[in-house]
Amino acid sequence: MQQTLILLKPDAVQRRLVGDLTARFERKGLRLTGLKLVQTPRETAEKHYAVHKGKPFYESLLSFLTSGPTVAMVWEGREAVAVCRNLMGLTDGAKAPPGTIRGDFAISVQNNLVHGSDSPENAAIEIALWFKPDELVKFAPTDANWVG
Ligand code: IDP
Ligand code: MG
Repeated sequence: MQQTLILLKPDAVQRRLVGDLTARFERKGLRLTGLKLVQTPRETAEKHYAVHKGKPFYESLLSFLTSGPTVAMVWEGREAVAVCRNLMGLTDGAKAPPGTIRGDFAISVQNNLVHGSDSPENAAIEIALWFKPDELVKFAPTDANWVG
């Protein structure tokens, strides 16, 4: 079982897409382990996107992520990191295929609605950045025999 961090970025909240986007992860068979609405502090945004520091879009990206509320979620399941990246689609909404979140709802590169961890190692780091341990809830799914 893997865990991954998903963020519904401020454009998703402002565009009232929280329900539609969350449903896509839920109906895939992933299990919700953590969920909260956050007004992201600049320091958290800097840590989250540290890998992009120095790139031309870095400052704009931080402004975007701190511009309004973000929904932070932890989803768990088989191959959760790759499964979520596939559900999200390519970074650039204009290039993301239809059927993916970005392909169906985004046309911008920056305002692409969703973040998903890109490896299990980064997922662990990102989950620790966004959630305290007691904010994650373990439970036995009643449909496990059917979802697999
Ligand atoms: P990812 O979110 O698909 O993993 P990354 O390359 O890690 O994409 O970039 C992080 C975020 O930075 C993207 O989701 C997007 O919001 C923004 N971003 C990436 N590349 C560009 C760009 O060329 N211009 C503006 N924003 C960008
Ligand atoms: Mg990335």
